[in-house]
Amino acid sequence: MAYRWKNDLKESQVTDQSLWLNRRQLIAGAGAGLGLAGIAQTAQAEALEPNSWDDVTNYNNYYEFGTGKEDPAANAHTLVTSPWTVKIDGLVDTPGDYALEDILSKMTIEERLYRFRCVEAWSMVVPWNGFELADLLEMAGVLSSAKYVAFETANRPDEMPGVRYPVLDWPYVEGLRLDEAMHPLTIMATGIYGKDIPNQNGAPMRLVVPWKYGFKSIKSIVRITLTEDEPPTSWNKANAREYGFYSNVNPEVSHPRWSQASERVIGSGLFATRQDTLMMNGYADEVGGLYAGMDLKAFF
Ligand SMILES: Nc1nc2c(c(=O)[nH]1)N[C@H]1C(S)=C(S)[C@@H](COP(=O)(O)O)O[C@H]1N2
Ligand SMILES: [Mo]
Repeated sequence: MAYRWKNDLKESQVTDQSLWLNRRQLIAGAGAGLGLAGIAQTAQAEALEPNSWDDVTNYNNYYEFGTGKEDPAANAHTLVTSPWTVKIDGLVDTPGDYALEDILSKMTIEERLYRFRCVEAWSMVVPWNGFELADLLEMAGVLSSAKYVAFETANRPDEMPGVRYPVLDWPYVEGLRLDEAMHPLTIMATGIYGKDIPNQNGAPMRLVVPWKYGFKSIKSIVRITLTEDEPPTSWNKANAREYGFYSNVNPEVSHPRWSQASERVIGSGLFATRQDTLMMNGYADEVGGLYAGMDLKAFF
């Protein structure tokens, strides 16, 4: 499969604590001599310190297993994730039910260290294992009339206690514009920290779109549909004033009930660190061009 993008931010680079501390001192010493690029790099390095396994797997959003942050870790073990098939349909050459193991045998799995930012103003950094969504879409053959990609989560009342309650209109659905879906930063994650992805994080396959708020990263995907029209999304259906289709991380566009200008770093303890939210979650150089000429306050 095509290899479009290489993560130059290796985990080995950021986990080296002494190097990091040293770099900090170097920067403090260099002071005003540092250019903007140097400062941006510092922000990236600071942002990309991986969270602990416990943070990433015990502080989750997955309403099919309850609305509390600790509910998914407690309840998601009931989800049967093997065997798993994904229906790919709509505007594709070869619609059908694809077995996950067949998909995986054709994909290049790699690790990506991505910052993950949720709309509730918290963030963490996760080493995801997965493949580029573009490779999967190309496998099914995208027709030229397709403009959007719709995603759907499993809806299994016997395995998902949360879907017995009408907190959201089940199944959970999400969508991307086709160019966003084809962008090399967009991955289907099947693992974290080199292990299979735990159920509470969206096993066996979930989306990760690192420049968007967490809710775009739909979990336990059973259907992918290529469409001509913008597909509905769960949070927009639930509250259109608060959640738009694009949901790009943007410190200048506040959620109606809270600012998005800063974020709490999960795992930073009692004196929780807050950091400034970066435009497009720090990925603006890579994805800013997708939104050239768009009013991001209107298309939030
Ligand atoms: N199916 C489904 N996917 C979902 C959600 C959900 O409730 N159901 N929550 C979303 C939200 S709001 C966030 S912040 C992320 C959380 O991902 P994590 O638990 O791996 O950190 O999952 C997203 N994907
Ligand atoms: Mo979220």
